[in-house]
Amino acid sequence: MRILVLGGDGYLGWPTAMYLSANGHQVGVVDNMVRRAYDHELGSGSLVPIETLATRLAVWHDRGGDSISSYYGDLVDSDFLYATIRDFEPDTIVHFAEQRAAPYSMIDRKHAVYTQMNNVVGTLNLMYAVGEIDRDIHIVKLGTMGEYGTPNIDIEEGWLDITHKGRSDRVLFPKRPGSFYHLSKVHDSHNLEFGCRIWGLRVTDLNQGVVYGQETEQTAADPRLVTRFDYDAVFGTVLNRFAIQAVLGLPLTVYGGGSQTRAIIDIRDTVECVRLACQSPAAAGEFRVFNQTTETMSLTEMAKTVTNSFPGASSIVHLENPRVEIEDHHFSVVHTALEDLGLSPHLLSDTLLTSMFDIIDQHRDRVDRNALTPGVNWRASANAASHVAQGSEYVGG
Ligand code: NAD
Ligand code: USQ
Repeated sequence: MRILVLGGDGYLGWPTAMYLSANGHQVGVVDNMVRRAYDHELGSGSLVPIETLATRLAVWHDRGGDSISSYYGDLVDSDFLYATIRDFEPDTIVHFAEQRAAPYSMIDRKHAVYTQMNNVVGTLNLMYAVGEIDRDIHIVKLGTMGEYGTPNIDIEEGWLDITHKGRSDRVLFPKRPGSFYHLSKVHDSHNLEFGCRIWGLRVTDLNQGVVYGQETEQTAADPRLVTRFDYDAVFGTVLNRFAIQAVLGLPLTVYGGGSQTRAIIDIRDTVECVRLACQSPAAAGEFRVFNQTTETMSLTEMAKTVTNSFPGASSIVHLENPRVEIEDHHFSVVHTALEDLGLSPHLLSDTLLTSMFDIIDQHRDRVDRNALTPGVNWRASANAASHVAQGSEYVGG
């Protein structure tokens, strides 16, 4: 297949592009490099040094991989997006290209507006481009488990069969997300479902859990092919942060009581799930939702798994929760669709954590400990200037 990966320079987009290429697909990547600009804005950066996209592509090719084409530009620029799709002529478009940090979207009004504008407008432009250029192109869109929030009923895969006052219907699963970022994904899902109904688009919405890990077979092949590894309190995700805190001898920062339960997934399963979704497209007019997660754990269980696996001493601290989230709740997620397509999940294990500890140890001197401290507070509606590096420019302009 010809597969265009939007957001192909990011944490997940880059390993996915290489994985799809290694599996025989013709791959193109699109990115506007805004993720690298957030690093400048926040004064943070990847724990592991990463190469430019140009170097990554050259190394991939020099090591025998099929050439991956690249397009530099912004999804919000519809002329660029239309021209790119016309030029590459994809069968499938995998859409990772969004502002993806919940804390970033909660810094202040500007960051909330930027996040929703970037994500919702980018996705709308993509829908229109596919609607006008070729409706057969399958859109594989990265959604998120946090779209659902923590409902007091089991979480189905996107849709819910309900009976109300004696009548039955099948409706989109009710959503109650916990940040303006997660809300942007809900808006995307609704727009995409509408596009399937009116234009017959083919869409797979992958509601992915929190990703952990930093290596896939392809990123491990050469230090110049590694993907980014975020640990700061804005972009670092929870298990990656816990692993880094353990190696640095710092207490693992559980927000609040720690009984909040989240869906998680190993990065090696992310790339495989995307391959499976691409190779088995949604039907014309179908809005298909997969819960892209392999297990669920409370924050306390995640922290204990990390401290138990870490060979040295490590401890856990409970911080006042900077977010607004329910701590004691029901959380039962249906996630059979991808397994039915052939996914055989990697569960969180000592082996993976041990390899993460090794990678972290090699780069421990690069850690800025100040960046680990959470600063963005959900209850404050404005002014998080302290999280923006002095003298840096806000990315949204
Ligand atoms: P990332 O920020 O590392 O990568 C996103 C990439 O998209 C970046 O390279 C960025 O420069 C690019 N981008 C953003 N807006 C763009 C625009 N308007 N035009 C062109 N390029 C743009 O994020 P990630 O962790 O790789 O996540 C990728 C996707 O997966 C996101 O949509 C995210 O919401 C979703 N997701 C991530 C996780 C996770 O734990 N990392 C979990 C669930 C879902
Ligand atoms: N948390 C801690 N300690 C920390 C960091 C986080 O206890 O040091 C807690 C948070 O309060 C939250 C949970 O861990 O309850 C997850 O936080 P996170 O920052 O790892 O993940 P989240 O903000 O939900 O966002 C991440 C990605 C996002 C993706 C989402 C998947 O950044 O792109 O969409 O995971 S999900 O959560 O399933 O929606």
